[in-house]
Amino acid sequence: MFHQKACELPQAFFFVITMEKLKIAIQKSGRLSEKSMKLFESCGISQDNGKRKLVATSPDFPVEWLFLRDDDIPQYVYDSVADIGIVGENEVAEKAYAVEIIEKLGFARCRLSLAIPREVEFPGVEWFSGKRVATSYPNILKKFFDEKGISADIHQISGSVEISTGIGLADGIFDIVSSGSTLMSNGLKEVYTTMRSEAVIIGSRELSESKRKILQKLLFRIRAVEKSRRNKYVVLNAPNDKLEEIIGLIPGMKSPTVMNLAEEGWSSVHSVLQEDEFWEVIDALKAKGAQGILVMPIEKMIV
Ligand code: PRT
Ligand code: ZN
Repeated sequence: MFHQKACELPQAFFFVITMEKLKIAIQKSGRLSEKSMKLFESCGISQDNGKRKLVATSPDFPVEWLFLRDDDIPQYVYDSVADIGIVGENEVAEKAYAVEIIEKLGFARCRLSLAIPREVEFPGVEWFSGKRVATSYPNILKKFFDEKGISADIHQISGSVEISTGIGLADGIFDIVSSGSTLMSNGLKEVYTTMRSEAVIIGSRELSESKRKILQKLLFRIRAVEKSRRNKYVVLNAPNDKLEEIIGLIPGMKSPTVMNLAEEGWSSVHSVLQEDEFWEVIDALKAKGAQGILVMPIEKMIV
């Protein structure tokens, strides 16, 4: 039998057994769960066990996921049961634990708004004075009313807030709105938005040095993926007499690549373009005589 003394074992062995994992709290099932896991996949971090359990690990990266209800994530992170978590900003604001918002993720965008029956006239937020308002977000609402000097009766309920006015439980509601169709189909109108929300990474303020290092590596990957999503790779043909002006429209990461085309008087220009200015720039490029414009997705972008 093969025996090896501890002192003879390779250093890598100790590294493997002692390596810390960053514990990440993720919503188990709901609006955040799929996109949260997709984010890790796009960063090349896959999950060990195919079937989702309460806890999972990755063969590629030192992380461990804990699958929880989104309401519990701020507290788990605050208590350091998880090191970081992915949750809506609305939950972070409602629970008000002292956690750090590390990164905004740009998905699950929504707003928290006050709404009242469509037929009721709305002179301004002071309308809510003395009224009954149903919500699953009593703390955010109380803070807002306190700031505005409004004294209202806040009814905390855990679901189906939008039916509260119809069944006579409340005069108005305070709830998450995304497209607005739930309000509309319940005969309500949105009258005041108090906050906008999106999925964020929150972190414990007491991370060890080694966990901070893992987090930095993870954020590096997440930012590269996010950046690539916000940018497109553009290839076009430009008449040489307009080359300077066309390059001015798509300056790229450092400067565009310009190559001669086989046809005299034309060049091929390669560059990177931001998604939010995309159509405006494309119109301007066409107006300057650019032709054969190809726009391609970028998988990762490291600047
Ligand atoms: O079971 P668990 O507690 O984990 O999940 P949950 O049911 O509490 O939360 P879930 O999965 O519904 O939402 C998770 C997070 O997604 C929320 O905390 C928000 O940050 C974000 N989010 C984004 C939304 C919506 N959009 C949304 N539209 N959360 C809820 N809604 C609901 C809203 O409550 C209302 O009933 O959708 C309805 C309004 O949608 P529109 O499109 O009709 O306006
Ligand atoms: Zn929840």
